[in-house]
Amino acid sequence: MQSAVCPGSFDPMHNGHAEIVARAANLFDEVIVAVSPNMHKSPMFGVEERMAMARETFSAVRGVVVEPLGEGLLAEFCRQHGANAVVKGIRDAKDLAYETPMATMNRHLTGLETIYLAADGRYTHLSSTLIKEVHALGGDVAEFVPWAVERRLAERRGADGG
Ligand code: COD
Repeated sequence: MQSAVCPGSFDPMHNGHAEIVARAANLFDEVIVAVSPNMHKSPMFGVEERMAMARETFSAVRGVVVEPLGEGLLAEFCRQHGANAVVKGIRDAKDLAYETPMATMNRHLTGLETIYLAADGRYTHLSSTLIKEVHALGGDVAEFVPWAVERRLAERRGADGG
């Protein structure tokens, strides 16, 4: 069985992430969406809630499972889960410059390969940071995020009295 890992903070997941996972699921028997605890950022959603949103989003997509990435090496996570490759979405030259040293390091660590999928033009402007900013300033992000995320963002707005 050919398995791949799609890692990310997914805080929150948006349609750009979801499209890459769906395309990876067309290429591999199994895709593990690995949700990072996000050690260097202060997340809006806890890791369990981000995993719940991902599970809802991919409940109907064959072969997709959702796991916590934990705080160790991505290469070690892939080895433990028998994954042959990491799949990353690339929006622009900045993403490529950011991802390539990590891809090379992972290959040197355990032989893990990284496959880049070109982000779809409909989603190249999307980032979790921008989604959170638009939402925080009162904008509607419904067209950019899966339903499971839209619902939780609306609940947060309700709880904040906005
Ligand atoms: N369209 C398509 N793809 C997108 C888009 C978009 N609009 N936005 C983001 N993506 C893809 C990118 O491939 C990105 O890597 C992935 O989705 C996840 O995005 P984020 O923003 O949720 O994730 P990040 O940037 O916070 O990354 C977290 C990771 C855990 C993936 C990263 O830090 C990582 O790979 N860490 C490895 C830790 C490690 O082992 N380090 C040592 C050796 S390298």
